Amino acid sequence: DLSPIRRALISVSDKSGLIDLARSLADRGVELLSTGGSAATIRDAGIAVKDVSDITNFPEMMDGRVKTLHPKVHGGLLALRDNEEHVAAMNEHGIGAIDLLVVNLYPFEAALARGADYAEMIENIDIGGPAMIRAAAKNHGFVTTIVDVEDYSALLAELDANDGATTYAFRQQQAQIAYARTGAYDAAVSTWMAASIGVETPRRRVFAGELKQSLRYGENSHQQAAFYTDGSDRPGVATAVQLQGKELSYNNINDTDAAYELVAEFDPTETAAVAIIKHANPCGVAKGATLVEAYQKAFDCDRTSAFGGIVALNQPLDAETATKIVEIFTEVVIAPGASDEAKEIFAGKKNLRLLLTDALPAPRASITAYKQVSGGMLVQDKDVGYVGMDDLKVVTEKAPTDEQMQDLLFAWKVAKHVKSNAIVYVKDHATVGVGAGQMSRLDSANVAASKAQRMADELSLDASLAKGSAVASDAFFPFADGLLEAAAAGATCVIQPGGSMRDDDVIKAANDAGLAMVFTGMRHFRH
Ligand code: 93A
Repeated sequence: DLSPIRRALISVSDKSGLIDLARSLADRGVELLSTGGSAATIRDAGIAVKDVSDITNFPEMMDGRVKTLHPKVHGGLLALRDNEEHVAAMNEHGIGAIDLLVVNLYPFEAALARGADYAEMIENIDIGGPAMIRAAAKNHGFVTTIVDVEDYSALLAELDANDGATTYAFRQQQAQIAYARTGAYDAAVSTWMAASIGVETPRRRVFAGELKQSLRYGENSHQQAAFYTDGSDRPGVATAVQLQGKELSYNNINDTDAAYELVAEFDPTETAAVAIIKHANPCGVAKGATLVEAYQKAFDCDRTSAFGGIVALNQPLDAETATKIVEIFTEVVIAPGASDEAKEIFAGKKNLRLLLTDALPAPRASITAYKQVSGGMLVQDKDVGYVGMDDLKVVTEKAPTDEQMQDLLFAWKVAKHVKSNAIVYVKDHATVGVGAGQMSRLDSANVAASKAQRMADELSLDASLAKGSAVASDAFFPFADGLLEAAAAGATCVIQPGGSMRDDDVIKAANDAGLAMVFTGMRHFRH
C-alpha cells in the first residue's frame, strides 16, 4: 500500500513554505510540475521545475481561468496504475502519472473578509484547483493530495519514514481533508452568493467548520465532542487565546460564550460590566464605576451560585479585580485583555483558566444561528434586537423615574441572555434576582424573588434585595399573577414586551399596585 512519489504537481496561491517544500521534494528526486506563479517562485529559488503549459501544450489562458483543465493533468491524476486499460490510455496519449498534488485555492475567503466587490469575488472562485483536488483525492489509492500548508512537514516526514513513498492510511487521511476543503470552499461561495443576491432562505445551504480542539467529552462523559471554528475570525470564545489553566471542556466553552456575549452588551467606553454565569444563565450581572466594583456587585447577587462560575469582563482585567476573583473558585475568566500585574495574580491559581481576546463580541453583528433537531436543522438570525429609551412606551399612570429607567433597560439587556421564561430583578445597575428556564412565568418570578430573599438573609439585611427593584420579563405577562408576584417581592417598576390578550388586566394590576410599567414591543425568548 506504499505509493512512491516520483512526480508532483504544485499549484498554490499561498506561497508560504513553497520554496522549502519544493527543495525538499527535489532533493528526494521528485520531478516538479507547476503553474505560472508557483513555477516562477520555485524557479527563482534555483530549483528545477517544469511548467504545466509545456506538458499540456496549451498556454495558460483567459486570465488563468484555464491552466490545468487538461487530460494530461487530469489523466495523470485519475489513472488507476494497476488497470491495464488505464495504463494503455496513458501510453497512447503520452500522459505521465502525477503521484502528488499540492494545491491551495484562490483566496476566496480572504477576498470576502476584506469586502471585495462582486466582480473580484467571482474572479476569486477557483475552478481548476478544486477539480484537481477532487480528482487526486478520488484516486487516493495511488495519489497523495495536500491542501494545507500546515501539512507540508507531515508529508516530508511520511516520505522519510517510507523511503520516498506514502502509506495508504496517510493518503486516505489527506483525501478526507481535501474533500472537506473543497466542500468548505463551495460553502463559502454559496453563502456569499445567497447574501449578495439577497436570498434569505436558500433552498440548499451548506455548513463548514475547522477543528479547533478535540474535547475529552461532551456535555456528559459518555458523549464524544469537538470544538470547531467557522472561519470567520469573529472575537469571542472560539478565537480567544488561553493563557493558563487546563483545557476547556464542552460546558466551559458553552458557558464562556454565554458570559462573553452578555457582557459585550455593555459598551466598555461607557461603563465597566461583569457577568458571572452558571449553566449558561447569569447568576449575577452588574455595571460599576470600576471593574472591581462591578464584580463585587455581580458576585453579591448570588454568592452561592457564583462558586465555580464563569466570569466575563467587558474591560481588560486589572490587578484589583483579579485579586477579588481569586478569593473563590472560578472555572474561567474571559476578558478583552489583562494587565501584567493581573496575569501574575492569576498565575498563582494553576486551575483557573484565563482567556483573552483583542475585542469583545459585536452584539449587533448579524450572524446566522443553527439548532439541530431530529432529521433537520433550524436556522435563524441571531437575536440582535435592541431596545433603547425612545422605543419604550409608558403604559401606567406612573412613569419610571430616570433612575428606574436606567435599571429597567439594564434588566432588559440581561433578560435577553436568560433562558425563558426569564424574570430579572435589578437594583442600582446590578441584578438582585434572576429566575431562569421555568415553565411558567409565575414560577420564574418566584424563583428570582426567593433568590433575592435568600441573599438578603445571607447578608443579614432586613429587607429582600428585590425591595425597590426594577423587573424585566422577557415576554409578556399572560396573566396578572406574575406581575403581582414581582410587586409582592418589592419591584416598583416593570419592563416587558406587552401584547398579551390580557394587557388591560395586567396594566390595571400594575396601576393598583402603584407600579410604573413600560412596554418594549419586542420580546427576547431564548430556549
Ligand atoms: O482559474 S482557475 O480556476 N483555472 C485553472 O485551470 C487552475 N489551475 C490551478 N485556477 C487554477 N488553479 C489555481 O491557481 C490553483 O488552485 C492555485 O490556487 C493557483 C496557483 O496559481 P499560480 O501558480 O499561477 O500562482
